[in-house]
Amino acid sequence: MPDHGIFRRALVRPPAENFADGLTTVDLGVPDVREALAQYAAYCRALEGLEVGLTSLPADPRYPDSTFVEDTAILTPRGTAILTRPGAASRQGEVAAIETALGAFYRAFSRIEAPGTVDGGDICEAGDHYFLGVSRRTNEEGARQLARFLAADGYTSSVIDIRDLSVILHLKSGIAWLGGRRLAVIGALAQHPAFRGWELLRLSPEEDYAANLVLVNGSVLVAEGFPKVARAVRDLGYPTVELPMSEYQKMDGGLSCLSLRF
Ligand code: CIR
Repeated sequence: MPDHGIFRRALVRPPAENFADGLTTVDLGVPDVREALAQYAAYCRALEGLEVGLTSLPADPRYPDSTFVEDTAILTPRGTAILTRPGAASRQGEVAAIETALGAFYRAFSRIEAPGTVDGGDICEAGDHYFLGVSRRTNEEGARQLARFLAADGYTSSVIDIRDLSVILHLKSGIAWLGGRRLAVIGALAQHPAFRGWELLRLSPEEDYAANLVLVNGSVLVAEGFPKVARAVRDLGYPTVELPMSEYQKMDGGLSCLSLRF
């Protein structure tokens, strides 16, 4: 078993009936909640199949985006838990229930405070280093606060400003860590100086959505329907688990957003 991307537990939360009322920047149609629930069930089965124990919160229609639990906390492999302050005002209330649920596993939390904002989808763990996306959701102050918490825990970090990149909402819609010094990255980010010295798996533009890969206990979750990415990941020696994500893609969500892994 490799010593990275190891998770024993994950927090998940199904989409509520009004999932389609959530935020989105893409024009792919209205998601079908039944289909989204079926895709959520497949996602949960996949994590359990990779020996991740799940804690499932009840759906919360007060927050139509609350199935995207990843955005509400940063959980490091060294046991630090940082509650975020999501960049979209409509999502800030999601954090309270996550704090309660994580309270069963963590004794103390650090917090991103106003005026800082951070969405977990902008934060990419890569071993001892973190890439922090500054985006339409995560601001510079939020990234600064987070960098300080991470440094106190012995992690280095670098900031990647994606505010001018209209193709992705969050940094992790464009990069994924695959263990060691290896990253998957969309073409639009491949030249970024922060990635110098990293081994890059560069995606073709028609498969950009599949950049949101998740390394879990030696296997890699890949969105279904992106055969080049799935093949490239397998060619690097990782078993893949392909999962249907169409309904989440309509709401700007990817595989990593649907769980908080620790
Ligand atoms: C939002 O706009 O906040 C949600 N509709 C999608 C969040 C996706 N989260 C993520 O990439 N980590």
